[in-house]
Amino acid sequence: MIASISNFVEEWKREAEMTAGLLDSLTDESLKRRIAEDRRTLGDLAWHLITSIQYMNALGLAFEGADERDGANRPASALARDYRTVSDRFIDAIQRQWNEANLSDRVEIAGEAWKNGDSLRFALMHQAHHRGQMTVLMRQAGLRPPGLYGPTYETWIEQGMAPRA
Ligand code: NI
Repeated sequence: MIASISNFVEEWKREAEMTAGLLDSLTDESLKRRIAEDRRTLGDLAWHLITSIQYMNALGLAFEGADERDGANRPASALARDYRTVSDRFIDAIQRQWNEANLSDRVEIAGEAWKNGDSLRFALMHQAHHRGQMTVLMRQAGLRPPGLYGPTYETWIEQGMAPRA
């Protein structure tokens, strides 16, 4: 579990920059991409990453969500901007409103009493989970996703190495 506010803020900022970079790489046309008719689009997943930060309101952190309410149907640039705005509000709220003691408090999440420090860890992993889904859809849309935890296919080539297909 997360035991330090400052460690969490540092980690969240690093991860949020990855998410924001991914959103920066989206095009308006790509937002409709999905793997099947009844599955979420790239735009839906981007919007979910923005709105899911607000789940932290349920832990007692007070901050505003996205300014717009119409979700995934806006330009890619607006999604990237909203993500940065909500992420910054979240980080501001946790720094102002919480101290280490809050991380051991328990809040009921889906019928279980979760420590807030565990919920914060979950929030980090949840973003990575959906980023992974998004990179696949971005490939299918012909986009080049940024490297996140390592080089991309193109980066290997640019560095003069044989890419791992
Ligand atoms: Ni989710």
